[in-house]
Amino acid sequence: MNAGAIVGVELRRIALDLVTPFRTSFGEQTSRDVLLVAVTVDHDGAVTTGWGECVALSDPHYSPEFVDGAQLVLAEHLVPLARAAPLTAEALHDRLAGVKGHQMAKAALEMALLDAELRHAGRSFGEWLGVTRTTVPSGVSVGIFDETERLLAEVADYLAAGYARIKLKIQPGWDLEQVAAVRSLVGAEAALQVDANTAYTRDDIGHLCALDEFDLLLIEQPLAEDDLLGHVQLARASRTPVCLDESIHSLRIALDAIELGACSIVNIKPGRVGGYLEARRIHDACVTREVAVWCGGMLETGIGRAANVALAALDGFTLPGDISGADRFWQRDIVVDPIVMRDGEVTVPSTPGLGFDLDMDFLDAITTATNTA
Ligand code: NPG
Repeated sequence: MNAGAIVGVELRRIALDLVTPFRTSFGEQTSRDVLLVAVTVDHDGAVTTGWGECVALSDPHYSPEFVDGAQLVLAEHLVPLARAAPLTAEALHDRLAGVKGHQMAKAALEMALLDAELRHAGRSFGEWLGVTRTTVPSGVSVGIFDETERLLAEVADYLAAGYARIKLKIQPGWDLEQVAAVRSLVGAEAALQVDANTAYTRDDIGHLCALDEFDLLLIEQPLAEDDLLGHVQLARASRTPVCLDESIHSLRIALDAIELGACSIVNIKPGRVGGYLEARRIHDACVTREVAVWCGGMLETGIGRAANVALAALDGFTLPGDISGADRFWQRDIVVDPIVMRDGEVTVPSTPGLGFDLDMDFLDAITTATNTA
C-alpha cells in the first residue's frame, strides 16, 4: 500500500467494566483501562482515521508493559518516530526498531496505521491477509474461582452456549482436582486445555505430568517467561503438548523455543509480539515447521477482537483461539457490530479496515482522558 503521512494522533483512555471478574494466577481483572490510539493519515490529500487498541493491562503483572507506560512510550518515543516521514504499516516495525521492547505499545500504533490504510484502500484486513475462511472456531477462557462448583457451573454454561473449546486457568492448588472435575463434566471428546500464566517452577514438573491423564490439547506457559530450558524439561517429561505464551515476544524467540523443544504449539498474541505483521511472520514460520498455532486473547474490545478473528482465519491457526463473543466480557462493546459466537464459531469481518465501526457516542461516554501526540 502507499506510504501515508501521519497528520494527527489521539491517545484516548476508556474505562470498560467486565461482566464478571476474571481471575488468573497473576491477578483479578474487574474492569479494563484501555488505551486506544487514533491515527489520522494523509494519503495524497485523502485523509483517513484508523484506530488501534493497546492490550497492556493497568499493572505490569502479565508482562513488563502497563497502560500508563505504554501511553508514555507512544507519546514520547513511538509517535515521533512514526511521524518523522511518510510510511506504511509494513514499514513501521523497522522504523520503531530503535526502541527496545514495548511490543504492546508498538502493536497499538501499527493497528491504527493499518486500519487507516485499509479503510483508505477500501480493503478488509482478512482480504489483505489473504484468508479464505469466513468463520473461525471460538474458544473461551475460564478463570479461577474460590470453589470448584462455581467453575463447573461456568464451564457448563459455556458448553451449552456452544463454545468449541474450553481453556481453564490453573495455579498451584487449583489444578489436578479442578481439571479432573471438568474433564468428567465435559466428557472425553471435549476440547480442553489449561493455562498457568507462569505460576509453576521446574520443581513442579512431576506434578504437572499428572495432567497427562486428562487428555488436554495443551498446557500453556506453566513456567517463567524466561525459563525456556525448564519448558524443554517439561516437554520431554510430559505427554501433554507444551504451548508458550508469555515467553514469545518475537519471531526469533518463537523459532528458538521451537528448535530447543521448549514448545510444540505457539499462542500468537499480536500485542505481545509487537503487532499483526510480526504475528503473521510467526504464523508463517510455524506453518513451515508444522507447528500448530492459535490466537490468544487479552480481553480486547471490539477493535482488537475484530482484528484477531481475521488473523485467526489464516490457515496455520489450526487450534481454536481465545476469541470468544464480545458478550463473554462486555455488557456493551465499543463497536457497532460486536463479535458474536454462534454454533462455536465467530465470523471474519469483511468491512474495510480491521473490521469494526466504533459506537462513538458510547466511546465518548466512557472516555476518561484524551491527549494528542
Ligand atoms: O478471551 O480475551 C480473552 C482472554 C483470554 O485468558 C485469556 N487471556 O493469559 O492468555 C492469557 C489471558 C490474559 C488476559 C492475559 C488478559 C493478559 C491479559
